[in-house]
Amino acid sequence: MTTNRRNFLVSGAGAGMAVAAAGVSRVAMAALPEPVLQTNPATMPPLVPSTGRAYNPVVTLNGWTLPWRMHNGVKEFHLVAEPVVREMAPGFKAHLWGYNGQSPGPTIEVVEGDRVRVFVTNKLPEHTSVHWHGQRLPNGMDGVTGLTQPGISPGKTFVYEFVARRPGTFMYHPHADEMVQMAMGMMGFWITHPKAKHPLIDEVDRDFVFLLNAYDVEPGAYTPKIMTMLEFNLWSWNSRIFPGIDSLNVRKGDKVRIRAGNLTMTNHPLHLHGHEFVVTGTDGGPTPKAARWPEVTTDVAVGQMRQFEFLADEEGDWAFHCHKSHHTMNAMGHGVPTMIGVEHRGVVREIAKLIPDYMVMSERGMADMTEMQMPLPDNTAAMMGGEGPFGSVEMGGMFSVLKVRASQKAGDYTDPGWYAHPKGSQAFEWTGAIAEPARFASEGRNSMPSHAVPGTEIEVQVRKPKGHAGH
Ligand SMILES: [Cu+2]
Repeated sequence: MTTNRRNFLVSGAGAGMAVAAAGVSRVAMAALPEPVLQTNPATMPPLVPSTGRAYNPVVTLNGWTLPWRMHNGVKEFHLVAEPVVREMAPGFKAHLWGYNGQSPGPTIEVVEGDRVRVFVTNKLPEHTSVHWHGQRLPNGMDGVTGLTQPGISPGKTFVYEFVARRPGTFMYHPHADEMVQMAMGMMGFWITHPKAKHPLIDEVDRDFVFLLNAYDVEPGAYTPKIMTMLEFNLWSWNSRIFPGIDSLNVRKGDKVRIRAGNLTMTNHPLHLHGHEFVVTGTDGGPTPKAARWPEVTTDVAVGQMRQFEFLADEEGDWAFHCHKSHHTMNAMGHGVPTMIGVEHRGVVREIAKLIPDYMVMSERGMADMTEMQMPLPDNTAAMMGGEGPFGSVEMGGMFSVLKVRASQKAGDYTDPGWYAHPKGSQAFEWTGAIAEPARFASEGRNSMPSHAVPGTEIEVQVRKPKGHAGH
């Protein structure tokens, strides 16, 4: 863990904190907690609470949980809104805005009934605020600039304080110049664990969280275009794109919870292979048991959180992705014409004499995109790729892999590598004789006229609707 603990007082490490506290003056302890920064974009291990009530902590995909300090019975956190450099995938960095060194900001974890104080320091060039999406709180703590508070000017620090009244999954984001600040990556997750056994909140072995976000960064550029409303070219989970998104590594037989919040401008149907899950909660709270049904895809609409659970009882490397196929792609213009079926290899050879880098894409579909030696600008990610054990996975964007292994240890989140399929359990190439397909005698009559067979032409009578001038 490479959390940069500039002051270990804030780490909440029980014994260390007590020793340090003895030698620190009352004035120093009354000061606001030193901010903790994160420099590593990898998935950090869960932060097991060392003070306050115990709970089973979450794991933030390609993210981390913010340490706190206990101060007179109050859980104190320090968020710093600031420009950050986020590695969105290996070889591709974006200049975003975020919190404490990363975009999204760190996950905040508390327990139902906790009194929470969050210091927010603004190091952005313009004012900001923090809205605590979904929380029950005093109106003046809701963080809406102009409505419930003045904006936090650059260089200033504001204090938010409220009791985490209901357990659940929440988000935080600015409510100030919102379009710009969210397009730049300012957002984070907030988990309030139940204080006791809750009839609608089950204990789980693994609890993953991530935010759905989207950016528009031109290939070779570093800063998102903030005016984009629909045509984003980077569809990310926690500001990471496949193959930069870590896999979700679990043990066979684990009960797994995934919580995903959507702060993009469109919906994302999240689809899991090989298992069925139930949606157990939304930002509004736990779902009544009678309102749960099995799914393999759940749509997460704009501004929503969906929390779903399943038993990971099938070993393997299971794809887990947004089912909008354009959202499992990385940066590339959408102005690429469909070339399937167009034979132009000869033409390319001629043009290549004049323009050496010239290439025509996708005359046999687009799978060959992953093999092409297309020169990419310095700072971007391939449109689709990600090496699997059998070649390119041909994916990008909102895609990851659920890795279920009997050999994974409890609480171990390390990547077990690729799945070794048991003999006889994998699709394989047929090398025997292939018989002509049997056809129905009536085939082709209604849909595809078969000109290959003489005497089978069909007469079609078209009856035009009365008064309709067209066809
Ligand atoms: Cu999507």
